[in-house]
Amino acid sequence: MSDTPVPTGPTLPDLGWQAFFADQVAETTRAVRVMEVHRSGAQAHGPMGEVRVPPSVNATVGDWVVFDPDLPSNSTVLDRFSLIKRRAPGKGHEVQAIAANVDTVFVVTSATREFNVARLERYVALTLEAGAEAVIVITKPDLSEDVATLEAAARTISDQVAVVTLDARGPEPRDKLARWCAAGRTVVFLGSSGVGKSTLVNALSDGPEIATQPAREADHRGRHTTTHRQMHRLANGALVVDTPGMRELQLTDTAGGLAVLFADLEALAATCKFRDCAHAQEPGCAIKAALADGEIDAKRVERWQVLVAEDTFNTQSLSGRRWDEKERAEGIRDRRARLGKGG
Ligand SMILES: Nc1nc2c(ncn2[C@@H]2O[C@H](COP(=O)(O)OP(=O)(O)OP(=O)(O)O)[C@@H](O)[C@H]2O)c(=O)[nH]1
Ligand SMILES: [Mg+2]
Ligand SMILES: [Zn+2]
Repeated sequence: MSDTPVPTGPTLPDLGWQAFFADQVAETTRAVRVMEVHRSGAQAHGPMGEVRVPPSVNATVGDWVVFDPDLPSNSTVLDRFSLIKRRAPGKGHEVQAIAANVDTVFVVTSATREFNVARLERYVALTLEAGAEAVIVITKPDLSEDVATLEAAARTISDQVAVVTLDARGPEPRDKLARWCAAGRTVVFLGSSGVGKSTLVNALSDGPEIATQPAREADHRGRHTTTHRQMHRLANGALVVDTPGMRELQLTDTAGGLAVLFADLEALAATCKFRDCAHAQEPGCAIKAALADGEIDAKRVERWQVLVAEDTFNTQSLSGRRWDEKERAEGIRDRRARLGKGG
């Protein structure tokens, strides 16, 4: 009998290891990937088996951690090639990391009353900021009389973002999402509760079923069935993160993502006469001129301004600038009211 320890866990490639991470560590035997996050800490897997990473390490789902078995709080998180984050919900101004080292974000929406372009733009901006690829997935086409109109609206969001419509329950997800779910790739499903994120993960995997629940009949709202973020390994070697439905998605530190998503408007705004033009009453405003000529869409301009204002506020407040909550609430609510619900 040899006394070489038998590796108990998955190999690093099984978990999506890449050269980017190999370059950061001399020795890989203690590398683990965070598969699940709870309040009490994170559950991580690696060649050494399954370990618990304490909250103080600040690891999120998808992170690679060099685990210290003697002093777990001494474990270190490797640099991330992408990070999906938002402003934490509630009164505080903290940033919440949602998932790290993600290649593709599937922004999931349903062909029901839940569908909302302003909300999709938020998810897309956050994804572009993170340095990941965004794909919009429209589920429940069977519940809509006019999916084509919703698809067309989704396509106007960005020419960098693919739009896929599918029934999440059947075999369609495997074929239609295959090009983003190759071996070693990490993908995450984001979106409101009840849109079918867990149903999609089940459709892609052979493993045990994740709980799903019908949305409420009356308003198609979900019941917040998934309660924590968890990464699943697919038989083909892809890694898929299921997340709980988000009630509120507030942007923070997303100027870069917004600049990409609204590149046309930002370029136009750069030609306004005044550098700090608010595109309201100022003379020589290129945005107002383009609106008057019908070259750009007024609703989209409004949505862009809402997101830029919100991002600026959240980013400044996180970096120490004290704003009057009332001032902020009024400004943002005002704009939202003009846009209609859901933004
Ligand atoms: N008709 C129809 N129902 C669907 C489709 N996709 C998902 N569903 C149903 O929608 C309900 C909600 O699906 P879930 O997968 O639990 O939704 P979720 O996004 O994971 O929701 P949370 O975990 O609460 O965030 C389930 O009853 C699914 O069967 C679809 O394409 N068509
Ligand atoms: Mg779910
Ligand atoms: Zn202007």
